[in-house]
Amino acid sequence: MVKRKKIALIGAGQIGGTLALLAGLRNLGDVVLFDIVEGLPQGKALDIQHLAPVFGLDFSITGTNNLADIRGADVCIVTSGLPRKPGMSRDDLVKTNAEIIRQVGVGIKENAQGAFVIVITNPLDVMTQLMQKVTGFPHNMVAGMAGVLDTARYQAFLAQELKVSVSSVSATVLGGHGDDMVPVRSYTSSGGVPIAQVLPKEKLDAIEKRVRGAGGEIVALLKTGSAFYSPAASAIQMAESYLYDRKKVIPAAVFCNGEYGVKGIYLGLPVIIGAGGVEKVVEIELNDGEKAALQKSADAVRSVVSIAGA
Ligand code: TXD
Repeated sequence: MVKRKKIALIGAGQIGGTLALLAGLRNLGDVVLFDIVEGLPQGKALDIQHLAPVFGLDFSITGTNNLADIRGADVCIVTSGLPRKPGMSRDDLVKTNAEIIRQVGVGIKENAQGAFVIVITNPLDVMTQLMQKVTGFPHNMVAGMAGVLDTARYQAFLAQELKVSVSSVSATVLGGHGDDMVPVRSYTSSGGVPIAQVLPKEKLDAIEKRVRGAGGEIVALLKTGSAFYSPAASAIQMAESYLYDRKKVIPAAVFCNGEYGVKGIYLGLPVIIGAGGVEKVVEIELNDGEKAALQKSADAVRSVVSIAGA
C-alpha cells in the first residue's frame, strides 16, 4: 500500500493558500497549512476541503496555528514572511524575514526531520541559506524556489513575442532572485533554434530586462503584495520532482560548493531534483558575458548573507 505523502505549507498567505489549492488539485498528498494568524489557515483549509468533492478528490487538508502539526511532513514549503510593497527591493525584507525564517526553521528542525524543504520567502537565496543553517538539514534537502518562476517568465514573454506555444520555448534563468538574475540566452531556444537566431538583440535585451523586473511589475500593479499564482505553481513543480523522483533538470537556489566558480552561498543553478532532493548540479558552458553576470549575481547575494545572519 502506498502511504499518502504529507505536505506542510508554512505560511497561509497569498502564496501559501495557492499552494494548498494546487497541492490538493494535483493530489500531491495530505496538506497541513500553518500560519500564525488565527483562523487564516483554518479558513483556507476548510474552503479547499469543500472544493474536493467538486473534483472528486480524496485528499485531507487541515489548517493550524500549531507548527508541531507539521510533524512527519515529507515536504515543507515555506512562504512565511512579508512580501514587498511598491518601491521596496527584495533585500529590504531581509531583517524582518530572517527573524521569521529563524523561528520557522526551528519548528521544521524539531518536527520534520528528513523533509525536503522548499523556501519561497524573500530575499530568496539568503533566506534559503538561513533555513539550511537553522535546520541543519543536509544541503541537498534545502532548496529555494525562484529559477523555475524566473525561467517561466522568460518563456512566457518569448512565446508571446514569437506567437508560439510556451512548450516550444526552452529557457533558463540562473543566479540570484534579484535584479542581477541571469537569463541564459545561449541556452534558450524556440523549436530548438537558438533564440539569438530568432529574435534581434534589441528585442532580447528588452525581454530579459522585463524578466528581471517582472516581480516588481506585479508589485506595482497589485500595490498590496507580490506575485502568488506563478510562484506557487513553480514550487509545486519542484515538490513533484522530489515526490515522484522525476529527476527534472530545473533551476533552483542551491548550495554552491565551487560549481560555476561559486562557493559557500545559495544561488540559482540548474540542478537535478529527485527523491534524493537536489541530486546534482548540472554544469553548462556559459559564455564570458554570462559567467561575469553570474559572478555579479553571486556577489549581490553574498552581500546580504551577513545582514541575515545566514
Ligand atoms: O520567487 C520567489 N521566491 C518570490 C517569493 C515570489 C513571490 C513572493 N516571494 C515572497 O514570498 C514574498 O516576498 C514573501 O516574502 C513570501 C510570501 O509571499 P506572500 O505573497 O504569500 O505573502 P503573504 O500573503 O503576506 O503571506 C505571508 C504569510 C502571512 O499569512 C503571515 O501571517 C505569515 O506569512 N507569517 C508567518 N507564518 C508562520 N510563521 C511566522 N513566524 C510568520 N510570520 C508571518
